[in-house]
Amino acid sequence: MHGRVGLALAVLLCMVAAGAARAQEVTLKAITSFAEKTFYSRGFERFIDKVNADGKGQVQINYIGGPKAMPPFEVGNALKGGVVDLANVTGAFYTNVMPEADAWKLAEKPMAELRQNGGYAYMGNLYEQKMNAILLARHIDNNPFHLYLTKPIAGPDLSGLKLRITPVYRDFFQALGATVVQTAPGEVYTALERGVVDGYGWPITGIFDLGWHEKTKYRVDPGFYSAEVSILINKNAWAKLNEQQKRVINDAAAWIEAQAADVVKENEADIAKQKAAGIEVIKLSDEFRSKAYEAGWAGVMRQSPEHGPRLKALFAK
Ligand code: 173
Repeated sequence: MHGRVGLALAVLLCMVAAGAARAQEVTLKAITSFAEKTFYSRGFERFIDKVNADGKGQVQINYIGGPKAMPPFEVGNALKGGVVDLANVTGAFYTNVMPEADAWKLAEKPMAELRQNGGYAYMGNLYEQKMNAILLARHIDNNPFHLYLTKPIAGPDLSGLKLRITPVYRDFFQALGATVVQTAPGEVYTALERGVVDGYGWPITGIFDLGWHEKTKYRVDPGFYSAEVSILINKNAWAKLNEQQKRVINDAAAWIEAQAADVVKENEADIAKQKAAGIEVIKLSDEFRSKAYEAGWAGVMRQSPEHGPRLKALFAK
């Protein structure tokens, strides 16, 4: 090729490529089902910051916010329908779309192992089919749930108590005789204040975020299950990304999922904080915990006779 023509062509190609790259910057819309800047949103917010730093000119995340923008129990449907592209949410909040998602709480193996043993892949199929989504990262794990109370109990008998729940605790608390009422986290404080409930289920961390410690007198030990909060992406939004953009997202996802191991430090910090706040511990036997798993798996089997047994084989110890 003639030198000058070749150069002109090269310059032209560069301009076209640069224009294409600019045109390719994609903005994804993101929502969290927990209040902004509180414990269960913070991992997601770090993920967003990393994507926005690493993805300049390629992919950016527009963080819409939390429950003020969308009720937590509607996040699953919004993600499925593409109203949002990314969501920070726990399985219990979208059992209406995918009942099996609540089974993450029963996993007794770390995500690294579930990604190896087929557990993640099995759930991945259900996410595709039922949620039109991909689970990118589970950033909360190693984080037991507890029962918190405003009045004491003498043993594992919850009859006569009205407790705030989500699907996480329903089968277990009901098996022990409790009356249950489901609320979003944003309604727990008022329910306690008005005496509508005698207690609530929640993980070991985060009760200070929304001021519940003011109304909480007792924590029941042992804890049970392992709280799951994950980052999901709509499948169509994912399919539209190029390889570079996917790499930015995948790298940030792997980075934040690896941090789920650090949650144990947060657990210890909140246990100390609860003690300092005067919250008394009611210590029950380990049977309390094994009953939780029994009731939890029975619930999964009932909700999903097809997938429950397979999930138990992959998730349980
Ligand atoms: O209690 C809840 O709202 C709930 O189900 C949950 C799940 C994971 C993390 C925090 C709360």
